[in-house]
Parts: sequence; structure tokens; C-alpha cells
Amino acid sequence: MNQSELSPTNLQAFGPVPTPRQLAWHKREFYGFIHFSVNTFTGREWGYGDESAGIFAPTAFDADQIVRTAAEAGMKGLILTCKHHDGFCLWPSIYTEHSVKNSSWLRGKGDVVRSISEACGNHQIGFGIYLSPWDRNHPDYGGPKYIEYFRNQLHELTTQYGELFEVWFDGANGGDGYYGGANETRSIDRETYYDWDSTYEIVRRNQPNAVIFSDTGPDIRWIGNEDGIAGEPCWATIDKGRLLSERRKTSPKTSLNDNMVGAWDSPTAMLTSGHRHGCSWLPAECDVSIRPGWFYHASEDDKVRTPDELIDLYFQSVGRGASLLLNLPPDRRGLIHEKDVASLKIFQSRLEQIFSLNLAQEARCSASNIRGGSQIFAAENAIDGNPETYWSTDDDANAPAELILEFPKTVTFNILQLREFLPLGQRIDRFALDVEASGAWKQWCCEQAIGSRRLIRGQICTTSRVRFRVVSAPVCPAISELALYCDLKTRSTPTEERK
Ligand code: FUL
Ligand code: CA
Repeated sequence: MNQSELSPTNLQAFGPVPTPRQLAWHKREFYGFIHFSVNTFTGREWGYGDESAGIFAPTAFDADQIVRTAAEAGMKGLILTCKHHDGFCLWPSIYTEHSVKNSSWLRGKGDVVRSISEACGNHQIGFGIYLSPWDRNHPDYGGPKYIEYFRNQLHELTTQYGELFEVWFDGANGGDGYYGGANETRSIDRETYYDWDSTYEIVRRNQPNAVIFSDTGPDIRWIGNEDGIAGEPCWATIDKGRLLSERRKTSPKTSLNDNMVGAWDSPTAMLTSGHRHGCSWLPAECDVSIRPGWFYHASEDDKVRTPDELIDLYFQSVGRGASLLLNLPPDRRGLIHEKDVASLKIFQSRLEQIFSLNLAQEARCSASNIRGGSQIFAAENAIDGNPETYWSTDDDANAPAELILEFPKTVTFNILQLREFLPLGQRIDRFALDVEASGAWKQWCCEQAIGSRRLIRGQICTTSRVRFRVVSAPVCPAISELALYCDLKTRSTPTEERK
């Protein structure tokens, strides 16, 4: 009998738990966004909707180069802006003329969605779609005919391009647009206009494994900022009722993105941190661009995020139990620019270097308590490299509880990685790590929230004993992984400090 078969009887889940599609998504952690449209050729960030399809003219579009760049950077999927707010479609939709079929690119015979989705298949990474609900080109936007159009397009995209891992619905709705020449401001009621439940139904029917992203879910929530930074802590759970009622208090005719700055209990602050005892499992995704803009602008060629900045983002998103959705905008050739490629290459090799050696695997591991004294919940499960096994305690020995790692010879580390066994929920409130120094325990960190993956960067230290403590938890823990790493790049700092 394996541990997961035992868990329902032996160990009750705590609070909400992820659905199978959310669980699969948690494993993806780092994936990319591709913003590509008429904006790439006009220099805008939000096209007005009056751009001629003819201006979409990449000179050397190469889906393989784009997807290879993403895959080699360690991304496990790519989400393409099939239609941004300007309404221009990167696939030859049968429902509009405003698409690649009327562009000069490949004499109207190209299909960016097809090419990128196939390249994702070739590189064995997931493919996802972004379809903007707001459409500044469509004459019927704001009325019922547009909803039919939007759903028809969603149907095309969810049936003609293979399996999708994520469907991304943008909350932005700026009001004004070309709207087929009308040139006016059209405001919609974001609560009711799209009748989201019926729209989500299309995705569920055609792509049952895809997670749906929008500001407030249903599967994945927005992190509340476009900086790529999750809250500290960031809970996977949230009180959706409270979130939605606070959101309703802000104007229903704007998008959540329009209320970016707010008080602690503002909807965006809730999205950033989640709620410890929230009743929905709704994990966060951190979207951010490798450049200041979402679309390519030559003027930003010198503003590409550096490998160090990307590493920081990774720790502030993936390292807080969220995912990192990093945007790579193709340029006017239809390629990821050399500067972005160069930064991603160094970033990826730094990541590989950091996580290449898990020092914890060299330790002997013991625990203050093992559930039922059983091997099934053994201390070693936390360091066995198997995500399906975990350490747990008896119900009355949940906190404080500790794991002690003893090393045959001293180890030097500055990074701690933890994971909880997610099918049993997010169980730990607060934890600490201590290191032994001159015969006494010294606290190395004390933080809240673990969840899918928690990374803590701290002081570099050399020791032969490490103690992990569950400081506070309402139920017994289920720690599936405790790992220690050393980031070579910062190895020199502490020597300086020790002097
Ligand atoms: C926002 C949009 O308005 C931006 O243009 C971009 O697509 C970003 C990912 O989402 O809401
Ligand atoms: Ca394990």
C-alpha cells in the first residue's frame, strides 16, 4: 500500500485542497507569455482597434526559435496572445476579417497560433491561449452579438490547436476604442456582461485539463500586480466570497487592474497574499515581462531584465508557492531578440547551478515524532527526493515538531527549499530552520506558509546539524521535501561577513 492510498483514512486533508488540474498546474511552476500583435508593428501597448491587418508583417517569423528559447530557459509552457485588446487575430478565424489572413505575412496563409502550438509540441512544453475579452475592433462590442463572437472564437481556439494547459482571460477593459469606426467609449458591467459561467463551460467541455486564469479564478488567480512578485507570505487559499464582495465595492464597470493600489484589505492586496483560512484553493500566478512593455519596442532593447533580476523574480514567485509567467515579446522579425535570449541563457544556467546539488540528501534525518511510529510517515521521506512521500506526526504532536538533519561532514548552504504534500492541503502556519553553531542552535529563518514550493535565501552558513521546526500548525504536518542548496554566486559574501 502506498502513502497516498493510506492518507484519506490515516490523515485528513486540512481545509481546501487542489483539484487534479490545479495539482498538475502546480508542477509547471515556470512558463512563458508571448505578446505578439499589430502593436509589435505600431509601437503601442494597447492597439486602438483601427490598425490595418496589413501591418502585421514579421520579416523572419520563426516559431521554433521562439519556443526553443522558452524551452531552453526552463519554461514548461507558453501562453500566446491569440487576440489582444486590439482585436487582431493571430489565427485565421472564420468569424472576422481582422486577422492574419488579411496580413501581408505569408500572403495571408500563415497561422501564428498553429505554428507556436506545433513548436510547443515539438519541444515538449505545454501550450496555452490568451483571448482578450475586451475587443476594441469589434463593432458589436458591448452588446450581445459580441458575446456570441467571443464564444465562437473561444470554441475555435479550444478545438483546433490540440491540448491546452491554460486559458487566460484578461481583466483589462479600458472603455474607449475604434469599435468598427464608432470611436467611442463603451463600458460594460464586468460582473454580468460576459456571463463567465457559460464562457468557462466552453473551456471545460473542450479542454477539461486546462486551468482557467482570470483575476479571480476559477482555477488560478492573478497575483494583484504586474511585477512578478507574490506576497510574503502567499497562501494558495483565499476567501473568494470576501474577495468578490470587496471587488464589487470598486466600480463594477472597471477592471480589477484599474484598482492596483489599495489598502491592506483591497482586492489586490488579497490577491497578493491570499487568506490563511480562505475557503477556496485558488493559487496565484505572477505575470511579468522581461522588458518594461508587454509588446516589443526597439527602444527597450537596453532594458531587458538581467539574469540576476530574473533569479530574484523566480525566488519571489515560484519560491512563494505561486507560478512565474514571464513574458517574452517577439520583435518585428518575429524572433525573440538576441538580448532577451542572452539574459535567459545565463538565468537558466544560474538556476541549474543553484539547484544541481541538494545537500540535504547527504544527511541522516530524524524526527521528534513520527505518525504512528510508521515507516510510511518517516522523517527520511522529507529528504528522499520523492514528491509523493512525506513526513508526518501524530495529531497531538503537530507543533512544535522537528526534523533534525545530521551531516557526516560539514555542509555550506544559503538556500532552503520546502514542499508540503498538497493533496492534504496547506497545513503549516509558521516554520523555522535552525543551524548548530558551537554546540548551540541558532535560528536561520522563521517564516509563514509553505505550500507547493517555498524557497528561502538567507545567510550562508557552514554546519553539520540543521533543525527544521514546525512552529505553528493547526494539524499535523505533511512535509514532502526539505532541501538545502548553496548558491555559488553568493558564496563569497559570508566569508566577508565572518571576517
Ligand atoms: C493586462 C493587459 O492590459 C496588458 O496589455 C497585458 O496583456 C497584461 C498581461 O494584462 O491586463
Ligand atoms: Ca518525499
